[in-house]
Amino acid sequence: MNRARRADAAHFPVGVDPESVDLTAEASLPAAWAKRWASQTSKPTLWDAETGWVTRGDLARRSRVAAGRLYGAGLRKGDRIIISAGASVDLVVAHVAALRLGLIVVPVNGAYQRAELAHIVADADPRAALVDQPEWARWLAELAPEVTVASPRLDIDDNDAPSLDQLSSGDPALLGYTSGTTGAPKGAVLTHGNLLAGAESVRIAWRWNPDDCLVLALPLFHMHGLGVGLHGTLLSGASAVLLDGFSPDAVLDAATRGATLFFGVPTMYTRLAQSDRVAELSRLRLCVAGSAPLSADLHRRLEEAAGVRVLERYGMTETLMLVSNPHDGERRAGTVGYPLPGVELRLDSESDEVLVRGPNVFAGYWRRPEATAEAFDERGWFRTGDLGEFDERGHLRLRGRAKELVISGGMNVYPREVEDALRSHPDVEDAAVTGTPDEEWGELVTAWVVPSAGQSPQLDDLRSHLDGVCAHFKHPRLLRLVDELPRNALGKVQKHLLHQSGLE
Ligand code: MLC
Ligand code: AMP
Repeated sequence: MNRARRADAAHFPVGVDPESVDLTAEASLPAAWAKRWASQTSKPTLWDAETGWVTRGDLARRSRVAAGRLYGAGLRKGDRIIISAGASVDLVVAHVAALRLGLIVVPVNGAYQRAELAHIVADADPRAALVDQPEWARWLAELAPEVTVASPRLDIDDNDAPSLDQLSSGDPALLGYTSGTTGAPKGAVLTHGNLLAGAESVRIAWRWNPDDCLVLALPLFHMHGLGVGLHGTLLSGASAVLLDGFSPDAVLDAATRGATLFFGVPTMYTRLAQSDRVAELSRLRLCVAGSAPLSADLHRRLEEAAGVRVLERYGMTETLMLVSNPHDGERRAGTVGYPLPGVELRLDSESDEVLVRGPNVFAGYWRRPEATAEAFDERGWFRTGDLGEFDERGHLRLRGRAKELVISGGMNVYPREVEDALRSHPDVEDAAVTGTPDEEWGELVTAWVVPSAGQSPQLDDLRSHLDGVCAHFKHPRLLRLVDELPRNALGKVQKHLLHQSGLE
């Protein structure tokens, strides 16, 4: 069977599309958005509960003013700017303004603790930070006093617009922090060209059009909410309702008030399926799931309860979206579908690892040439660390991961980070972290601990020990005390044996 796949016009008709986006060397995100904003300036584009609706014209004006403020604060093209805040129009204005100025945006999860923020600050070397938590302003002042810190609400006073540098598609736009397949969190450098290609492929594949309105309940510090939800909305000239946090009622309220799209992680769909209003999901024209596997059972339950066939897709921080079930063809439960327009994909002949190429694939890890070299094979294919197979219809099915990663509620937890923190507890001799399958969260972070002699640490003690070191979503939810960890001859813990040990 052929193990290489390329986007096929039969699945995602590209055709002659009057809305198609400029993907040439001169293209940038702000240039593409500005084209949309040049017409129908009074079209409502973004909504949040505090601001209400803002129009295309508002976004163009407010982001120009905000870019002026950033420029006035001394920021220049290529400078890094940390942005961490709940989803809001102000946050979007700040994000667009930073990109207009040619800054490199570093989105950061607001749940991070001081030590996690410290790593990113040291690595990204930012010149400014826009944060909405007073505690973060304090931490930043201690960690990097030279960094300019402000709230994301930037466009308070009008002032002169700066003369903006011309951006090109190869200019970096974003550092997306991720551990990749190994090691400490590193910044995936995504260029304007990568982000444009990523958003354009889903615009085409999902028939995203200016009449669409997305219910955006995902955080705007990860690729799903930011690179797909927000950038896709702005690129297709559509609109979005921004919710600062997820609740089934808020999503379904928006669906009954005219929204047409919803993108969520599987945990959100589990909670929607439990709502007695689940049938209202059928008001939406398209529901997309990703960031973690959507079980075939949940797919079936949503179809039975709401008549909705959820469209599952697969992506990564380093690559944006790679593979998607078709908009018009069969959406197969348990599969992620076909390569998106522009994406080439093949399976490694020995390991079945998914390898990809395309304009959406990132430019490398920030200031880490060795990690970058390791992430690509000798022919320039990016190694995703995911294992796949094609079914008889050519749909990709993900069978597991070659990388050590637990995905809980769509959030990535790198076992190594939690293991190191657990080992520093005096009652812990050794520790390993795995994911235990769970209906709501996908996987539950599970600590396997060899206690120090005579000790018997409790889950709550270990969790408190991680306070200040790891964000709460990384804390173990289950604890298994064991006499020893199964290691191979090289000393590596054989995690698959832990789950087979019958201790669960
Ligand atoms: C919150 N908590 C979690 C958690 N989220 N625990 C484990 N896993 C998670 N994902 C914890 C909190 O720390 C808190 O614990 C308790 O749960 C309740 O917090 P909450 O804020 O009320 O939770 P909730 O709002 O219900 O959050 C659940 C969620 C959220 C599913 C809405 O996790 C979420 O938005 N997930 C989406 C993440 C995402 O965008 N992923 C995309 C990555 S991009 P305590 O102890 O503090 O009380 C990517 C590429 C691609 O993967 O393909 O898309
Ligand atoms: P991140 O590093 O946060 O971008 O997470 C990317 C990882 O999420 C991928 O490498 C996959 O392991 C996983 N992922 C994303 N979408 C899916 C999906 N639909 N099914 C299974 N895993 C997924």
